[in-house]
Amino acid sequence: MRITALAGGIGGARFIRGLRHHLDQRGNDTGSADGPHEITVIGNTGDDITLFGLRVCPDLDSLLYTLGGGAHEEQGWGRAEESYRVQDELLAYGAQPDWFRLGDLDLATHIVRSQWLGQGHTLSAVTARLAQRWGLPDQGIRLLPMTDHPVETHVVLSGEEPRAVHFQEWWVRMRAAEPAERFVVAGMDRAAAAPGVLEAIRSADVVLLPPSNPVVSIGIILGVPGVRDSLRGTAAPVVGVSPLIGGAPVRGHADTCLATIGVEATTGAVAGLYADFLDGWLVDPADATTTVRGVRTAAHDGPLLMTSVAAAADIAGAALDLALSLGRS
Ligand code: FO1
Repeated sequence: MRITALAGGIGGARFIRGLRHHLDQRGNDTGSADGPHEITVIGNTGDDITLFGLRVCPDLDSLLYTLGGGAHEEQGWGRAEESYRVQDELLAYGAQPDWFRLGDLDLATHIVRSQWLGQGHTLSAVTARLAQRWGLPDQGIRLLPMTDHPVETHVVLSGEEPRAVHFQEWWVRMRAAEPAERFVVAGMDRAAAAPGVLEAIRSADVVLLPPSNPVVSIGIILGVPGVRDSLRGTAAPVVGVSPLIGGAPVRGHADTCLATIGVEATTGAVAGLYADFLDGWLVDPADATTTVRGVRTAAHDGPLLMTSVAAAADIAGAALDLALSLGRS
């Protein structure tokens, strides 16, 4: 089975880890000879930022570290057992920014990525090399950046004199508390889907949308030329998992992002953003009454919270089962 997923950072990463777990479990439980499952993950690169001359790709790195067993689980970003000696020294020099923490182990990723990009390799090629180090191919997981072009989400702040800041400054420094007028993806006008991205959607047996932020993660990937059309045109069923429970985001600031684009923070309204290509929508039991025109909504049999690998595997399994039961409508 070829499964393609669109993913943001930690929510996407935990979902894919759960999916991998579920597939392994399913193979063992049924003893079935399904053959190896291939998972292609299309990662958001709108969060990317250049700091201290280094290219940082937070969502791709969350996927690499989580799937490779090196993530800081409690924090939800960065490496486990991290230290901050390099950044402390940078701060002693008065180097900025001081609001974005870059750990020593994490810095190694950004250094090597920047070196390889500087040598002329594409972000896809660099990501494939990083994925090798984290053992993704051995798990049957292929990680593709949505595009090889440098794109960055910027946030236009509301105010008498509107000004734009990088998404990370708004998200991390301002904690998304500064009222925003809109999101702009710098570089998207010149971007093209990375090699394999559109093909992975078109040729998939199942397409899944993890419970990633619908605006600044999934929404950004959908803006890459050809992605939305490929989702509309694929023969695969497309099933999403709600990132909201009872109107509140599971983590992050999805509600604030939705308000910025004028969409109600309800699971039905989020599904509405995908309604032109979505076949199935998995919601929390608290949202069981949700209906979305043209989309089969199913309530999970437990909370839609990925509190453990087993819980994430259950959720991913339910999304997959919903997709397999639906086929393409
Ligand atoms: N998030 C924070 O809240 N504070 C940080 O200092 C921070 C540093 C950081 C460094 C590398 C990285 O890959 C991610 C980092 N994040 C940090 C997470 C990141 O800003 C966001 O959570 C994602 O971009 C949103 O998906």
